[in-house]
Amino acid sequence: MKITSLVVTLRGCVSYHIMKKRLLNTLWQTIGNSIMSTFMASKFSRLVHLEFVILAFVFSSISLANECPNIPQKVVGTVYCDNQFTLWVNGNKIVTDPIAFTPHQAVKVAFDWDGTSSIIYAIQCEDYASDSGYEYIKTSRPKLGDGALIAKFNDGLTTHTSADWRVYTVTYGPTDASLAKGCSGSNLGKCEVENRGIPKGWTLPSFDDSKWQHATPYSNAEAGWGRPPTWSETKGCCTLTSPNDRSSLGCDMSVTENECLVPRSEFLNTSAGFIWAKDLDRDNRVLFRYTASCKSS
Ligand SMILES: [Ca+2]
Repeated sequence: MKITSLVVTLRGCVSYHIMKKRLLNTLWQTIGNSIMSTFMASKFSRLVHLEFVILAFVFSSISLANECPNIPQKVVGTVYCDNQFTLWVNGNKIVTDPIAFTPHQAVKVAFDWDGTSSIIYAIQCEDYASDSGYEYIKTSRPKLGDGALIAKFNDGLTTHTSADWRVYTVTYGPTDASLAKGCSGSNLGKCEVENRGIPKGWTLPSFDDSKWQHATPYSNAEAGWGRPPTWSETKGCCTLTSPNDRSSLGCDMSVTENECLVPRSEFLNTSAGFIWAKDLDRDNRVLFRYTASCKSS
């Protein structure tokens, strides 16, 4: 009982500490914003002393937002990649999306963070593509699938997908050259996909991504939410389909409920937005990196 009480007390202290920091953040920002608003709205702004301006600037700038909690914690996030992703955090592989094609499902992810170090997110995301770059190649109408990534993490550092993420394209196709030679949905034999290779050590914190391009943001309508999954205790995640001919492949009992989430529902009212490389259709296997840092106190 004594050990249990101690654990409960410790948890209470940690919760109080985090709550206090959040309240302080809000208080500082509110004071700063109020002073700035008063100043901007004042009819006598020209008469306001310079010190007042400086004070307002200082208050609105002093923010404890993104201050390191300095407490080890579990970070939970949600990732949806059309069609499949693998997530690494600080070089450690966290999870691979268990469904390679459809349904288009979001996956709940979790990892441990020391509460102090920068968090380097690395996500490989790939849109399904055959050797020609096309899907549904066993039908009379093969098509180029479009990729997309959207993700959010409750690390306290407001981490979500945006144009701040860096992107690198590994496979791209069909190439311009093969299109010029006649590659099309009805002439797949002429199609070629370029493989630029995976940069060595790209998931590691030490990797320099400064030369990578910024990700391109896309609207929900441009990226699309795809074919949503359904999940049940008895059947698992449904309904899988074939990337070759659209036929139903049934359900996957090995996929858990947290790996079979409806993306549109998971990302309602969040700041996260869809990102990809410049070409939604022809950039197929794409690498993303983002560094979330906090201020040490
Ligand atoms: Ca998937």
